[in-house]
Amino acid sequence: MVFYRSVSLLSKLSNRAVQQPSLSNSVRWLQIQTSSDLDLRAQLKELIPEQQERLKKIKSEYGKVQLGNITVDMVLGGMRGMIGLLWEISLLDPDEGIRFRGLSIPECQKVLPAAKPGGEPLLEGLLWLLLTGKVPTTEQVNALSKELRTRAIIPDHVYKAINALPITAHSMTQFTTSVMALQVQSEFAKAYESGIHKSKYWEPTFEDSLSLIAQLPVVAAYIYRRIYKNGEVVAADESLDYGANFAHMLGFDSPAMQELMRLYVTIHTDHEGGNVSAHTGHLVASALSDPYLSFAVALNGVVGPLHGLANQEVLLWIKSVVDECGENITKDQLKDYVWKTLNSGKVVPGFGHGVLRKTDPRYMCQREFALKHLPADPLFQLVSKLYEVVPPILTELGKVKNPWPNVDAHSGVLLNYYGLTEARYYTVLFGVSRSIGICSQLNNSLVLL
Ligand code: AMX
Repeated sequence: MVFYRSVSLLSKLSNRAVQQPSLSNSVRWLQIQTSSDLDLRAQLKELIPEQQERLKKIKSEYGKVQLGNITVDMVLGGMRGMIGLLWEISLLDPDEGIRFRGLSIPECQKVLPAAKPGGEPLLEGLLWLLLTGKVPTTEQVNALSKELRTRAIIPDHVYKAINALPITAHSMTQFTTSVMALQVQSEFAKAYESGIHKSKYWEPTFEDSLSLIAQLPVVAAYIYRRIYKNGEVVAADESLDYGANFAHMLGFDSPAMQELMRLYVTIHTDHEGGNVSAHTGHLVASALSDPYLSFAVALNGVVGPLHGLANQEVLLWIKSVVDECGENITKDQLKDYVWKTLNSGKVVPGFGHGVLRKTDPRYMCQREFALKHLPADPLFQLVSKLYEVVPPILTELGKVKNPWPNVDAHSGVLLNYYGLTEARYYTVLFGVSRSIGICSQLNNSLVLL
């Protein structure tokens, strides 16, 4: 696996954050808004020339500065620990976890607009933040929500492409196929063919990115309903935000499931650039493959069991624990089960990480959600027991660098609690969310050209 580090270059060079607002700066941004600010494209049109100048300056002033030494271990480890690419929209600290444009998950929960006071952030707000580096207002988020809804149109041939696959095909195979079918309408591919100047690449990239992000929940929900609900499709609800509407199209309308989906899609968006899916999408886009092509390849990385498929693997593993030992399993029985898994040559899914060295904050915020909404759920209690039992065992192995749980250790039991019980579908949710980070960075990277 590739696990190199990406970096906000200026922060590395000048040892201070760039485009990474402090909480007080974020709050200041909330106060500056004019009517034209509601248009995300217009905002980017202003920001991108500044970015282009900034990166030119970095290149000319710091181009020859060394960023580290490369060791044999780094090479054998799949570029592990190397600073290997520019990824400015998020930064993954081994101890503190992910920051989106400088904001931790709890900070995002505080400053990004929510559907109701104190609620989970709206995905649209994080998308705005990733693309512009600014915390949006509620009005900006509402405008983006509306724009995404108008773009969520799926051509018929996409459904035909999905339907051509056997219903037994893995949900991720169906999902990737749908992205390839959507590619037919790529604005970037058309613009490139008609000879667009490279300084304008960002414009069709932005168009494709927003359309792709808007279309994904519709095809993802279609695939879920096709496989598990006799193909009975649920139409979009134009009054809902991105996360809630996704839950609705899947067939879940409880306010709690809508909140969970908002949280889920927000925390899975991005995890810096060295992980398999982000790196793959970025790499393919560097050949000027359009956002659809780049994202389809990234999805094939998401579906690896050591990456996004781990959320499926965790719930299946937890259910196998329950099948064998019952829900009220003791800690000693659980220890035996974990050893049995390890001794059969398998990993304990949901634990460990290529970069993180502490419990994943994405795990912690899901734990807090569970403590608030489903504290007595037997599977949540089992997840809590695992949090106590697994890390000492992995530590005892002597080779695991991070024995703590990652995001995937928790997501399945939450979804399962609200009725989304089909674990083999979970990675599609991960994939939908990952489009936000990968597409945002594509827009950020194209200013380099
Ligand atoms: N169970 C058993 N063994 C584990 C382990 C786990 N959860 N995590 C790491 N190890 C083992 C590795 O397999 C490796 O063994 P080896 O030397 O015999 O090959 C050794 O410990 C050292 O690995 P590492 O440097 O600590 O981890 P890594 O960077 O090589 O791999 C990861 C990271 C995530 C692939 C690994 O921890 C793992 O397989 N975890 C379980 C799967 C999982 O939860 N994946 C999801 C990650 C988050 C995400 O991308 N969604």
